[in-house]
Amino acid sequence: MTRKPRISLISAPFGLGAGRAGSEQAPDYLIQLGLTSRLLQLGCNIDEMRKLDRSGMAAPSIQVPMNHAVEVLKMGVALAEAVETAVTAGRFPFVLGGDHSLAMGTLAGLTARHRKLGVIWIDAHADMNTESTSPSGNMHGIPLAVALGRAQLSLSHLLPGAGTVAPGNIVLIGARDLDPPEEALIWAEGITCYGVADIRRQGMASIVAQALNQAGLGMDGIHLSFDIDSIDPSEAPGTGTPVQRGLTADEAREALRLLASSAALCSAEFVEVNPLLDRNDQTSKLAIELIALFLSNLAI
Ligand code: EXY
Ligand code: MN
Ligand code: MN
Ligand code: MN
Repeated sequence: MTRKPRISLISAPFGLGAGRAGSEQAPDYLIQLGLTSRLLQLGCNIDEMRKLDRSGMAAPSIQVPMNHAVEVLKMGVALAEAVETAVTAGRFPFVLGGDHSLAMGTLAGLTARHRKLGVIWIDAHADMNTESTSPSGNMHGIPLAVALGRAQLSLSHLLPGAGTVAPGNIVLIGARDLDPPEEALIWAEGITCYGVADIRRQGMASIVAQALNQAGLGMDGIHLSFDIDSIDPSEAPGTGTPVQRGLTADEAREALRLLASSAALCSAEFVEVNPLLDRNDQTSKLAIELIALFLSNLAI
């Protein structure tokens, strides 16, 4: 019999890692539109609900030459501690962003506890720039390079005891807007990347099965990082860096349902919904549906 994990719902109302304001409003907005009541209705075991606040957090002493770096780092420290606490208590951390720079905090908290962590990254982007290759200076474009240990900033700056993620255990799904240095890093490190064409050719079920095998090989658990811009802007327009020719909402549903059913999954985050850029709440409503589908199908 499968059991339901005890979920720690961690809201991170933070958007300064993105180039446009608005994603910081997503957690409260999704809750106001009915996210938590939907989760309870579906029988999700929400054991803890936290809303993070970076005021009062001390920023690590490292200098990072990126936009709003001090604020991003403070939030990362708060999130890393919250995620580590949730894992220690045996809960499944679900981080509700906010922009994708939050992944650094999530991954710091996770790698402090799971020394061997696989990562499935569903995103239009690779988020694998470094401080020196970033074309925008925006920190939501660097978290995977940080997690790999390829940037000056490292996860251990956010949380002492945090580790790294091995390139062989990172799988990208839906990537279609890569900067040349990101492509070079993906090649050099041999990181698995499934584009939209691969999904159309092989079907999402096969891609997810391969991703779980690859990311989970020899690992203690797998983290899912889901960026709403993985979905085509025709179905998810409310996001700061939309990219054409993305996943369909149905493909995202299938991926999330299958990933949730894998016992290997140990945590997840959902980021980059921007209510200010949305059309008639289309993206927020889709996000609520996807999160509910994912969390209600989780099994341990
Ligand atoms: N590659 C671009 C940059 O580094 O600025 C865009 C990054 C967008 C990141 C979004 C959240 O996935
Ligand atoms: Mn992203
Ligand atoms: Mn993205
Ligand atoms: Mn780009």
